[in-house]
Amino acid sequence: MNSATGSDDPRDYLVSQGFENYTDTDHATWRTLARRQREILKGRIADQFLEGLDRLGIGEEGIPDFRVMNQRLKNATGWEVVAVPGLIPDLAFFRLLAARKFPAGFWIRKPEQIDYIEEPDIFHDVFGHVPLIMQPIYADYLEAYGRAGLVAAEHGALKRLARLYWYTVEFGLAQTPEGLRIVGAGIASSPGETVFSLDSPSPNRVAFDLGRVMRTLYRIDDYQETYFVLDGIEAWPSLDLDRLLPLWRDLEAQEDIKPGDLQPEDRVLSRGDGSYHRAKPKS
Ligand code: HBI
Ligand code: FE
Repeated sequence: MNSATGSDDPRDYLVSQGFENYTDTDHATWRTLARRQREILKGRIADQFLEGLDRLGIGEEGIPDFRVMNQRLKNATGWEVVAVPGLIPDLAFFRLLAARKFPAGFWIRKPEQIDYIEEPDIFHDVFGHVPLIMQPIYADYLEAYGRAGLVAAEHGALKRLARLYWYTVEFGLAQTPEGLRIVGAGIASSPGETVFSLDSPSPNRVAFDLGRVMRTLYRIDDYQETYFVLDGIEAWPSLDLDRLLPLWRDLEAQEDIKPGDLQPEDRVLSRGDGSYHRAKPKS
């Protein structure tokens, strides 16, 4: 969607969570998803993520009530979760993040969709995205991302920001003294990709580099072919404009990189054998 089809004013998308409208089936779906994910994430997810789940009371009893969760989140980092019907236009999205408001879908998938949904539902948005926002450094990064997005929109660099979001906020990994850990929400809310991203020999795992990520295409229909790895749990890239503006100009002269390709300058942590993606018939 873009401003031609919808407003860029975030207020046009904010709705009430409608906590009272959730059915027993909805809460049971949350319980199934949350219990399964917490089990699979053990030893694979960043400790700060589990700490965030616990401090926010995002548990396994049922769908969290934003009114309760937001009191804790606001106290910790000044963020709050706001309910929206689904994906919203980029500008509205960036404006919300810049104001420390995280847009989360209020609806939850149906039981028959338990393993995969196309659009992000409340389980992906809240279980996947919100726990790390309790970390001040990540909370600052997400706000800086929103601010950078508003400037990117003025400089024809929206695709650069979408790629950065994809490879850090959604599908980022991080080095820790205990080994690689998941920090991306798209992985943290997916049982299959939780295992695949760390254990499979198929994907590349490459040290994060801001310019490299902003050149790299991504796929939305399957596991990633390359994961980018932060140097540490708190090594979220600084997004100062005096760094981004010249970088965006330099990138104009450089080709996009296909999701599974490696570059000579990559610091490759593990080279994938592509077995998963090669095995799948080219659709
Ligand atoms: N809208 N509600 C919502 N949630 C998102 O994660 C989201 C969005 N709009 C745009 C978007 N993400 C991405 O294209 C960002 O990279 C801009
Ligand atoms: Fe997401």
